[in-house]
Amino acid sequence: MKSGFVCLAGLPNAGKSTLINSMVGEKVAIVSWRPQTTRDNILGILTTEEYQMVFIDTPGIHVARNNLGKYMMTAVNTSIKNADVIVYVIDAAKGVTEEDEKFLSDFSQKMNVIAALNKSDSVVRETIFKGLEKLNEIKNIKSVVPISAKQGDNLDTLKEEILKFLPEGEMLYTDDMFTDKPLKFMAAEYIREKAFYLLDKEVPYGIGVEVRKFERREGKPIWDIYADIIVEKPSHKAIVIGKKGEMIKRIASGARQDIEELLGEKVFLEVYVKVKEDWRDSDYLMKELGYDIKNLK
Ligand SMILES: Nc1nc2c(ncn2[C@@H]2O[C@H](COP(=O)(O)OP(=O)(O)OP(=O)(O)O)[C@@H](O)[C@H]2O)c(=O)[nH]1
Ligand SMILES: [Mg+2]
Repeated sequence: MKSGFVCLAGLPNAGKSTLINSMVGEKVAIVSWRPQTTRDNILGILTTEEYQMVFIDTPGIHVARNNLGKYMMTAVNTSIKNADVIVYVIDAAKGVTEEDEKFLSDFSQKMNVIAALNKSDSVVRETIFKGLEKLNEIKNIKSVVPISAKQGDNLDTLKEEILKFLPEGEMLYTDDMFTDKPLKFMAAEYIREKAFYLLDKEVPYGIGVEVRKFERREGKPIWDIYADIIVEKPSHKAIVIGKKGEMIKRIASGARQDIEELLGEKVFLEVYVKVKEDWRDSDYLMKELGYDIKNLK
């Protein structure tokens, strides 16, 4: 048996969360077309008879501009430190950037780094060849694999490459687990995902979600969930609620469907909006929302 930790790293929007979901076959991480969707390290476990790959999805690598950004970058670094293999994800449509090259040449000297050229479905062949050419010039990268996380293309090849660098060892998690995050955390993330899709400009970035109640009704196949969407400015509250409450209804209704799928049972979801001014710069308020550096692993 082989088992180990596989860190998925890369620039914002490269497709890391899409990749972890495809690898694990479950929606463990939320996805959106906006950069900086992921804020935490998210574990996704793939168990077969021969191996257990424990993937860690990480926030996109960026220069932190507030405390939340610092938390996100600490998450990335923690995950890298504990990894047996790094799969560095690149958006083929954007091409291999200077930042990509810098990360790859730094880390491939000291760690097992595989480069995954993602979104191969969205570009012409020539663009992929150009990307591969550039990546093959970087010394010490273990391998370069073109993939489409969204379509599931070439993921078997990527798994084979990862497997080469996983140590022999027992399973790290039981084989029925696909993540270590509690359902309550997943519910909060699903709500945040809808907010990321539906809200504009800077508003989604200042959103946090706190699930206050998460309970199954006694003897009934129905869950009662009460959550607060936290905004960082009073002016954002009205935007999240929308005209006649239309926006908050759309967010809640989309999230409810996803949570029902996750739980396999009916969900009653009530979502409120609260202001916690500039929470992204307050250690205390960030901890309330679950962003606590001490808990990173
Ligand atoms: N066409 C295409 N789009 C993809 C692929 N993988 C991801 N995407 C899209 O790229 C966008 C970003 O995907 P995410 O998985 O959220 O990217 P991420 O790297 O986790 O982004 P952050 O969490 O912000 O760092 C979404 O709109 C995805 O649907 C792919 O293989 N092909
Ligand atoms: Mg992500």
